[in-house]
Amino acid sequence: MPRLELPPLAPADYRISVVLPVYAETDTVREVARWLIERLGASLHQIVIVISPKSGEASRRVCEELAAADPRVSIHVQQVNPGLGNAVREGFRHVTGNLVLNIDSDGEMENETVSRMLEAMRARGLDLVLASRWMRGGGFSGYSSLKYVLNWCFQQVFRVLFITRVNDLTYGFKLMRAEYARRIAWEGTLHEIACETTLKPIRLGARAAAVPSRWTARTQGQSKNTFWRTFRYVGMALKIRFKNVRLVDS
Ligand SMILES: Nc1nc2c(ncn2[C@@H]2O[C@H](COP(=O)(O)OP(=O)(O)OP(=O)(O)O)[C@@H](O)[C@H]2O)c(=O)[nH]1
Ligand SMILES: [Mg+2]
Repeated sequence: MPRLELPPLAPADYRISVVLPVYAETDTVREVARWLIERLGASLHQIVIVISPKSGEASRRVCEELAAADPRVSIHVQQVNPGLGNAVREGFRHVTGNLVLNIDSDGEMENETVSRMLEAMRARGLDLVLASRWMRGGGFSGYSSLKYVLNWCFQQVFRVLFITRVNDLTYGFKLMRAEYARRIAWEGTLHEIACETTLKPIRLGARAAAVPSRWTARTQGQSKNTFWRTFRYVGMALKIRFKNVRLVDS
């Protein structure tokens, strides 16, 4: 298995590229983007909004307002549809910073976690910081009980298979060195990209840690992550564990 060795990155040099997929959200896109702009300050390098061509007028308008108000915000209209995986991969191709933040635009991810991720990265020189709903201080509000149990089982099995202590391997909320986004040959087209972006860097030797985070069910729009998609996570994780992770030239 190849390892991806990364040169050290000094906190003063952090340039954060945010990949923000949007499907049918409006107010929550604005809230997430505003929080990032205000709180990341000069370390915010860019926000790449990847909007689905199926998004409605209201979502598009919010994104356009955000892009007009800050030159660091750009809009990319998703080319390969549908799918969160395709959206994230297209977003990665626009990344020009040295850190990538994956965050959803539906308001389910706790913004404050980003500050904890940065603190952990600064203090420990990590390659990947994951948000964890399974740590003390994190949790789920309004999650389906069936998904909760399946998610717990997934964590138990795959933590052993990947020999890792981090305990939320399926969550799409994370901060990683940009080299991973650019150099890994990504394969997920739908929601399984969420575990792929964690498990592939881990297989490549990423120094990973997690910080607690609370997930709160959205109040607007609809999840596209159906119950059946859960099984795509298992397929993806097994493939990553038992096959070599392919790298591409950046
Ligand atoms: N551009 C784009 N964005 C998408 C697509 N599917 C989902 N998204 C966005 O990706 C984020 C996560 O999607 P959800 O369907 O809520 O998935 P999830 O949060 O993993 O699933 P739940 O845990 O059930 O909420 C949201 O901000 C959506 O707007 C897509 O096909 N294209
Ligand atoms: Mg969601």
